[in-house]
Amino acid sequence: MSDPFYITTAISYPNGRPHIGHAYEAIAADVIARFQRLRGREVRFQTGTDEHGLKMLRKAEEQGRTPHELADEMSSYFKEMCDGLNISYDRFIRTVDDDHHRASQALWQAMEANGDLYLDRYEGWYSVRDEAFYDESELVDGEGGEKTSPQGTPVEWTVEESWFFRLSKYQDKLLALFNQHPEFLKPDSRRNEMIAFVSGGLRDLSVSRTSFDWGVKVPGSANHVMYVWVDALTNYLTGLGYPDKTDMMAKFWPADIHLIGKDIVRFHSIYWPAFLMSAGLPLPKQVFGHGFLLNRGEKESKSLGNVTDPMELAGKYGVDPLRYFLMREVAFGQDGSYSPEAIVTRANAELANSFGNLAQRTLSMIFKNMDGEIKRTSTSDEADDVLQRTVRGGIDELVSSFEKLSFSEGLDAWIRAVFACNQYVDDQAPWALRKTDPDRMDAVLMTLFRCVRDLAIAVRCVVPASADRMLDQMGMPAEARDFAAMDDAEWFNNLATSGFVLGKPEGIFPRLELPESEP
Ligand code: ME8
Repeated sequence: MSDPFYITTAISYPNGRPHIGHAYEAIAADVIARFQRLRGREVRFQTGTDEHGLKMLRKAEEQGRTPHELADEMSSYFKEMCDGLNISYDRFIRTVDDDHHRASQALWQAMEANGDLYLDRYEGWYSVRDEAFYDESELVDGEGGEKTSPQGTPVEWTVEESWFFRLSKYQDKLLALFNQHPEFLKPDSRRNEMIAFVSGGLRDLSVSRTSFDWGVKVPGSANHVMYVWVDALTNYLTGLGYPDKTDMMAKFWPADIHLIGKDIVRFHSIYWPAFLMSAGLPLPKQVFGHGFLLNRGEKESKSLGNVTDPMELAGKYGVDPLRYFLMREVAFGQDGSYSPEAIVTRANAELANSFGNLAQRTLSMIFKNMDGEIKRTSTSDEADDVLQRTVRGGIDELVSSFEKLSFSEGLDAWIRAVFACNQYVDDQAPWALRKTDPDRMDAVLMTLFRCVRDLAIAVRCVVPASADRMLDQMGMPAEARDFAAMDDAEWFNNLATSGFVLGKPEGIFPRLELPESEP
């Protein structure tokens, strides 16, 4: 296999349990990873947890335990969430991993060798919640009249000896990057914000702390630990074996996409490329800042009591319906809202009543009326060709939309192809042909069989377990489930002559109901 593709998610702070935003990002990244595999690319996919920094330390102190203990427990819930949501990661990285400390120190030394680090004193504002330094000019007035970060998080005055990174040196290079490579930061609205920020002038960045020791040790400065974002960003290299010149580094660096949320675009599109330029490493091809997911239009928070456990949602409504909903409902890049009603409505309308029903009708008729036999039929009817062209057209649109990460648009094209198939079933009424024209009935059902297979392959990256159960029933070999297999003109004849007989089909997408307790 060739044409490597490397995708990463942000690594989450395991200072609490995963929330729906974490699930959303993991699912979107997984859809991209699976989509690229369906396209025949060799994919590496990394996710994990970001375990250093003051935020973790303070949370652990609150609970009377060590940050390592807190990280061990909480990180396991993030991994469980990924496994439960069928996230096909290749590495789940933890920043306490030994190889990560080594990679972070190597990156540090490369920046130091380039003359970009110097020792000084930091005096300024710090937000522990954001793990970010802010200029006085960026602060806003909070509800109680106190100064807060632009995100509304508390800030504290911090004075300590610190290593600094010469970020100011990279201002022009970063502007050139944004201007010459508009694809580097998407969506465009985020790029405009960053151009404005950089144009306003960049100050050198404090990159180490001396007031606590929960972090990666600064090489040669025993009382300093790295600023958590320096080590966190390095995780993308650690997973490829950096600093060693590994095959993985050669194959997968630079990354194709760092998928992150809109609140951490600054770290990924300003700090990270500057660190990489300093260390002489190529820059990622794209940083994509997705929107936030809101609970019935509101931000989830402990005080509002509306924090949702994503695994509870997956347990109630099913992993694949949840994955489908999130990719279908929200225009990727923008904020979106979810509620149990919206999940149930969307999954029932499109998965149960449309695609599930199409597959169930098609396969049951083949099972009952053709004894499950897959037959080579000759078709002379224009309607069959029209349908197959419509389905291929819909799938092509899904592919071009997914390449741009326009998932909702791609699934819209896909569901329109499903609707066209259901319309064809109604128009052709194969059940009525059984007595009058059985050859025609066979041709209609075989046309549908082909379309259902193609639609199932196309949506496999979104609803992998369900699509695979459907393709299992249809006798599709595991290796014949990607876009290349879809283009293989011989697949149908091979299946028809393989002796495969369709068994009694089982419904794939049950109709969902809202639990009694939901409003
Ligand atoms: O930021 N909707 O970790 P994190 C969608 N450790 N996405 C959301 C969201 C929401 N409601 N809330 C958060 C961190 N996210 C750092 C990252 S990467 C080197 C270090 C997204 O646990 C958020 O934007 O606060 C981020 O991409 C990811 O979840 C992890 O957030």
